[in-house]
Amino acid sequence: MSNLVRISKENDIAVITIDNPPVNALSPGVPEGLAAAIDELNRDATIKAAIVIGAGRTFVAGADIKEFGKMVATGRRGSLLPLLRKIEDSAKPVVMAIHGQAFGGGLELAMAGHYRVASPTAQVGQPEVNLGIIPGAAGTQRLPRLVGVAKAVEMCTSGKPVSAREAAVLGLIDKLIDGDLLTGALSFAREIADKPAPKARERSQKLGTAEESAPIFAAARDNVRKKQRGMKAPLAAIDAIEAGTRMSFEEGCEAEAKLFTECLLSDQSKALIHVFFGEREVAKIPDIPKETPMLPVNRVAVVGSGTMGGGIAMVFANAGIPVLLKDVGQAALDLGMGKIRKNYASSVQRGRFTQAFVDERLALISPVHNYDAFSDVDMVVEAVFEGMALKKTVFEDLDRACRPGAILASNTSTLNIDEIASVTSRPETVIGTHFFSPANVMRLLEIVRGKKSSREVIATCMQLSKKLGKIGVLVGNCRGFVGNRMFGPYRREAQFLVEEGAAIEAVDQALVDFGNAMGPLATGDLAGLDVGWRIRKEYRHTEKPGVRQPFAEDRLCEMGRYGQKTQKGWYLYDENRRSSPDPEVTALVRKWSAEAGTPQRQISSDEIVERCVYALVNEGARILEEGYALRAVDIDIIYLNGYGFPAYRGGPMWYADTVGLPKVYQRICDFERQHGELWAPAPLLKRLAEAGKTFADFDKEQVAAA
Ligand code: T1G
Repeated sequence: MSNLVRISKENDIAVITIDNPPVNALSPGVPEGLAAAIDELNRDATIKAAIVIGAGRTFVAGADIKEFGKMVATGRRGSLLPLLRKIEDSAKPVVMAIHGQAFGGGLELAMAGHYRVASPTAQVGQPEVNLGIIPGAAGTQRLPRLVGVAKAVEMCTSGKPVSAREAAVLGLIDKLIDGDLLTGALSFAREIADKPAPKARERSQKLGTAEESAPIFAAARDNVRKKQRGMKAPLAAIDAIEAGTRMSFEEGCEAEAKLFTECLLSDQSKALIHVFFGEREVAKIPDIPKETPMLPVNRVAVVGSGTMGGGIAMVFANAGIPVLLKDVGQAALDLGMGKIRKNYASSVQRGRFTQAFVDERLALISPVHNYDAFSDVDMVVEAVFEGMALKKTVFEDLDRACRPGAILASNTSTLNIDEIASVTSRPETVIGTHFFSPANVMRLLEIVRGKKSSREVIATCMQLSKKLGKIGVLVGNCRGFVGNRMFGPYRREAQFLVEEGAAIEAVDQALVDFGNAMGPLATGDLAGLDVGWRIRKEYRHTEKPGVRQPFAEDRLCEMGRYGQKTQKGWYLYDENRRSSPDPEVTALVRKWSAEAGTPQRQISSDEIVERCVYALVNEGARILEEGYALRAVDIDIIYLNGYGFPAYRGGPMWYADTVGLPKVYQRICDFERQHGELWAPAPLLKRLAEAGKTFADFDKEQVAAA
């Protein structure tokens, strides 16, 4: 018996425990241990039934994702099917006892059992599409037999888990166990020990007919094409389930296996597995050990009740943390609280929150217009207007009002954290916490490390980000930090392309077809073109004479065209913020380009994508070699969660690796020849390309050097 699976006896019931921390993944040794345990179950005449249960915090989180690389490299794909068949064909009933998560191969294992019991807090699901694959152990065949075709399609295409309670209603879970799971499972096993052992694979009533399920598949394909645009795995999952409704169980499993292997070998899957581990890797800071003491964050304050301040207050309230929301006067506070209430109301309308939940959260937000109560808070997030002078005034006030050791954070998106910290007597407690708009929706939190930010403050903010439902990524204190610093060249190229003759819609469409949620010009209109304009004006003095700068957006702003907020920007917007092309802008840009002597030409969508995405990559490489980002994967996670970069491309740095750095470097050298020094290749990129290495290699070297 492998040491990852053990078998014990509770009188006439065998208890088979999977013990492979941290999440009981089906790593090598686990399936073998389970198979041996089932053999022993059927050999031992004193045993009437068995329970399979997970040790630690969960049942089984699925196949071992770390093994996929080896599968791809060797082409050898071990199959769980024989084990699942052995369990299902066991002469003695097998009860699966689920707590925590039964995900992917974990749910497939559970469905091979004859009965499933669960703690009410458990979750079950087929999240494989989030890894660019589909269930590969008969999940697309057994699940529709247990929950029906429509629900199986929904679970396998969305990848979202369902609660044990819902699974019980669906018939996927036979009994919910309140109290101790093993105790409840043992009495359940005794109840069913002499009953027939139902096999999921033989239950075909819920499959319905091909005519009945055809509209389900058609609607699901439409839905995937709309909501998971560009992703291949969800469509493959539908194909596998559909195959299962038209073939025998065994043939359905073969169809599934073929589709699974195609997905596993795809670039999308490699990219999404990179993202899976990347989202966990970003939490690891080489010079901040796991045991770094955490500071308490039980009560917070937010300064500024504008769009960002209000959203940030909601984030803390949603996590159950009481928050003071400060603004200068009652009118501003009423406006801010009004927006918050409106936001929550639309979340209730959309069924995201219950009214009770919202009432509780609103009660946690206390509007104030002075610093009187700030001496009791553990952390403050400043979210006032983006001006250095004002921020310094606020931090001087906070330095006076807050207790020693309270964390003083700024939500600045571009300004120098060290300069802000310099006006306080406690720079070690000052840090950047850059939320993304809308703060209560966007998952990304850029945590900006100042020269003097203490390890405790950094570690506390990194951990807090998880509690707030965010992905915290630690970045250095350079202008625009990581995300916005890279976004500058990306949007610069988009403007240049329009000035050189590309149509505004064509530039945006090329990046949308590439997989971005929105094009660079439309994104500018959404964020407000004046935001960048104000920053460019503030930094005009740093621009190198003779170096080409985009002019179109500055000219639009001089005309008061700030985007959605003025219903005019690159596009026109109606009262519902729906956009339409504006021929006046196209004519204006042509006129300005003629005046500037910018040659006009036809530009392909391939070039549009290369210019914009490689501008991201080149600046990303600079950021890495300057040490403002710890790893290339950190940059990828920032772009996926803050800038709508398509997850199935893995992020800009991973995408560059997929294209091949020698090719990316070559194209950037072409652009440098054509467009000048703004395209000077980053030395790191040159070095890696010439060495035949990747950004992933760079990350490995970083980890090894740490
Ligand atoms: N394989 C390998 N490692 C895993 C893993 C897995 N399935 N799941 C988690 N880990 C590692 C993770 O990298 C981290 O490591 C540690 O465990 C804790 O995870 C045949 C083919 C279960 C909800 O997609 O969603 O089955 O960083 O930080 O926040 O059809 O982990 O500490 O070194 O995420 O409490 C399908 C993936 C696989 C589920 C727990 N299963 N996991 O979240 O902890 S494909 C999944 C999760 C499959 C079959 C197919 C979450 C979790 P480290 P964590 P958490």
